[in-house]
Amino acid sequence: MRAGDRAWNGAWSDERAMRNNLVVLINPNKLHPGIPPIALDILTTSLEQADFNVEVVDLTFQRDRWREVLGDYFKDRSPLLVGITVRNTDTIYPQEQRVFLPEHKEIIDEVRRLTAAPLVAGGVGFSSMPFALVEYFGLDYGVKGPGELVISGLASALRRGEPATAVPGLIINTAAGAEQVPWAPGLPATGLRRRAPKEVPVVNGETPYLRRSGSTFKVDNLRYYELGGLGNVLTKNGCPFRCTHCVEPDAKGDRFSRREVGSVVAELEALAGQGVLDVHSTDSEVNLSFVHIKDILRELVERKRTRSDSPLHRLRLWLYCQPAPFDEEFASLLAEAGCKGINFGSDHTCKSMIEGWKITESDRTYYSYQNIQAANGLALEHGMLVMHDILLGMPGETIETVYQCLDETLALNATVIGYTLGIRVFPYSPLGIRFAAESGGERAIRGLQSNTATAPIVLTPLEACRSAAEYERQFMFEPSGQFRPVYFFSPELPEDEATLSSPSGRWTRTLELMRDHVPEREHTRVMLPTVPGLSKDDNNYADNPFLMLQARLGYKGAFWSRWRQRDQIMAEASQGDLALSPSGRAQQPSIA
Ligand code: B12
Ligand code: SF4
Repeated sequence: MRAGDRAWNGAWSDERAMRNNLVVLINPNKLHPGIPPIALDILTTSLEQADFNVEVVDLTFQRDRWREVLGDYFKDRSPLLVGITVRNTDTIYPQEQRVFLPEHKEIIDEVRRLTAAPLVAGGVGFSSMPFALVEYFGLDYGVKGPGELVISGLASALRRGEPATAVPGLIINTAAGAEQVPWAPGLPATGLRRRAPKEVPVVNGETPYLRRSGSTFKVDNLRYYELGGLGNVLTKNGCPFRCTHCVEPDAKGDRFSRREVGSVVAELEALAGQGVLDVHSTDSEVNLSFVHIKDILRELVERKRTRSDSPLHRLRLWLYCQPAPFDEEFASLLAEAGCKGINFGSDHTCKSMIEGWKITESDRTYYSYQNIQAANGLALEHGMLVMHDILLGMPGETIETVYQCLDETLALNATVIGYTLGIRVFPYSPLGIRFAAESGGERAIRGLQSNTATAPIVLTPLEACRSAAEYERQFMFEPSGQFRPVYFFSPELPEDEATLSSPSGRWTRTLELMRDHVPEREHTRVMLPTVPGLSKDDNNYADNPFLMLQARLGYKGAFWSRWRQRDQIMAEASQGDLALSPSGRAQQPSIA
């Protein structure tokens, strides 16, 4: 019998654990440079409000001795519940396609061995395929989307000895597979994607999240800042837009849950007061709830104006934005609030590409190349650094649209431009749903690819699958169980037929054409997609040697902000004792 069955039947009870009232949250993310697991601060805030003892076991800076750390931790503890955050399922980097699930499973298996407590997972990566992952990891429970209220509900049910079936929205690993407790009786069905319906609150938007530094068994925000160079903040959750490549409206929620303005500013002030001076946004897009973000910036500016001793004077903000809406008032508020850099998710410049792809909830294209130019100009005029993330290879892409986009983005005079070729296809992104419908469980779709595929990629639509888990699995696994994360590259790009018809073909000719098209003098300020050996300029942040050295040298701020100086910074590192280890990892300072 699995632990999930015990919970499903409501029979799980452990007197000692119930008395201990302890909820343990684990961060299994081993990527460097490390970024603070803000999700665990959010969960901790709500659980502590519900009167639980919460301890965080963070493995990011313990990645080489995680087993020992877990062993020591669980030796004398009997928690009521253990939560694991799964932020990234894989790199979603088309030329590398590294999957993190086996290393997370190894950790989860070890936790299972060390404690009898039920295990629950959540996180944005997890939420992109939650039913498949509850089963793959052998968890008791899973949560799709924001988890602070659901985990508090689950922990409370366990404390009272009630069955987990009383917790709306919870995914439970039953003998028949992963099943979800209905979100609420009498509400319309949540649809095939099992997100919370609008009527059900799932986000804590009111209270400031407790962001700590230096406390034992809590997220240590200052340590992340010292070792990784960035803190983070959330102003709202979710995105209602429907950009066809994007996983976020499904995994995060397809509506905005805005946080209370004063809470966000108080949190920023607390972080800066702790010494976390460079803070990155974790909203899907900061400027899509335009009135709300302006209110936050006004409040921040007001505090700076009226309180000369506020740590906010030392704060530097780094934000993810869309090219529209963006106006003069916003740019000047940003500058006065201390924003140093904006990373625009511009994606493309060609009208023929953006139309029908970058769309609002009412399917309206919401920007043009002119908007990109205007936002870029305003940000630069106000003294901010600017990056544009460009996504090439979507359906309809040809080498002509690639060249046009390269020329138009290079003409922007932005600080850095990051180009990606190819797109990860997720189960519930509009593109994933479309490809599954077109494939119909029978046809291989041209352009669908995975570096590890051994057979043509055929996808079955959800309604024809036996379960949500079965549907989700095919975007990550081959039928044999081998990993095969699914990607798409436009088959209209000039690759030879052998590449186009192979399920594991690599679009390397296009990579070379792109590289040749970008003038040599521009190479310092572009991130070009690359395969090993083609160049050193890739924009994969996962264990990126340059970024790890940059962090070790003490540089702070958005990872891209010093991209132009990377040769100089690498040279600086090679003169000191900051060489890379044989594994390619920069040596990290030892962590006590
Ligand atoms: C900001 C950001 C970055 C910044 C981070 C800067 C910083 N200082 O924080 C940068 C640019 C560095 C970055 C890098 C990467 N990122 Co990123 N990033 C994001 C972004 C926009 C926000 C992440 C975040 O913190 N969200 C806010 C938190 C509060 O939300 P949350 O994690 O979802 O948590 C809530 C729920 O999920 C749930 N929950 C979370 N954990 C748990 C645990 C339990 C037990 C429960 C019950 C619930 C629960 O409750 C939480 C609170 O409501 C997301 C997309 C998004 N909108 O979330 C992509 C995203 C997470 N990134 C992604 C990826 C792939 C990466 C990289 C691997 C890319 C690469 N190859 O370099 C790296 C990894 C870096 C690392 N060390 O982990 C993907 C992950 C996709 C996937 N399926 O795996 C996302 C979803 C982007 C996308 N659209 O695909 N990223
Ligand atoms: S890409 Fe589009 S759908 Fe995705 S988070 Fe940004 S605006 Fe929302």
